[in-house]
Amino acid sequence: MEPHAGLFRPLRRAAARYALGHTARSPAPSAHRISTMARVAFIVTTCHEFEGIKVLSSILKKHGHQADCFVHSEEKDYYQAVLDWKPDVVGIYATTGQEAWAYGYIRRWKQELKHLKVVMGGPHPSHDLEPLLHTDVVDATTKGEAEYAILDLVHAWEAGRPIREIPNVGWLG
Ligand code: B12
Repeated sequence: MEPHAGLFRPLRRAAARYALGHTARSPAPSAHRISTMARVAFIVTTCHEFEGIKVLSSILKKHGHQADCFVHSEEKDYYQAVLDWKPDVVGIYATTGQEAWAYGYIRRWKQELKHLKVVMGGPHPSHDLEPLLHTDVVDATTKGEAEYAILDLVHAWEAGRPIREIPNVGWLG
């Protein structure tokens, strides 16, 4: 199988137009998830300022979704912290060399959360589609700016639509 780059094309930076509304971690849904609203968990290794994740998070929230960021170095039980939040989508930020650290966690989360989708973005998948070869882990990657790509991805996954026409998205088909 060959990884496909989708329709990569440059997107205008929308970052400056969105403010990050920081809120306390939203509680996990108690019963059934709301199908029109996704819960997106961004996962990162260390506690840096990730401007990209802040931008994506604010855009998702502006469109009615929930987003939070889980920092590996800040959680006593990382596996459980993310699992308890019951994400629909996990977003991995990866620089080169950092892409695989969460694969073990994701395999376990996917066993528990059968609907879970995973997208990797940031510098590494922007130039290397190798993460898509881990088909049990990564469902899609983004190339470059991802403001519109992540929204389109979340909406497509929520609606059960194919993702292959989404600009700046890599997928394996
Ligand atoms: C600020 C910065 C830092 C800061 C903040 C960390 C960070 N990762 O943001 C600090 C100083 C901590 C840092 C550290 C490092 N950095 Co640095 N950093 C930058 C810098 C200058 C700007 C990043 C930024 O804020 N951009 C603005 C935001 C809005 O854009 P963005 O981050 O690209 O996010 C967009 C997309 O990438 C995407 N996206 C981002 N996250 C996600 C997540 C998901 C799930 C999805 C779908 C999409 C997505 O959507 C966002 C909006 O469009 C870039 C160079 C650059 N010009 O991009 C280097 C850069 C990212 N760093 C780089 C490197 C190598 C590192 C270090 C590994 C250095 C080291 N040896 O320690 C560490 C890694 C730390 C880490 N865990 O990421 C490289 C990465 C190269 C590569 N191939 O991976 C870059 C590209 C510089 C370079 N040209 O070499 N860095």
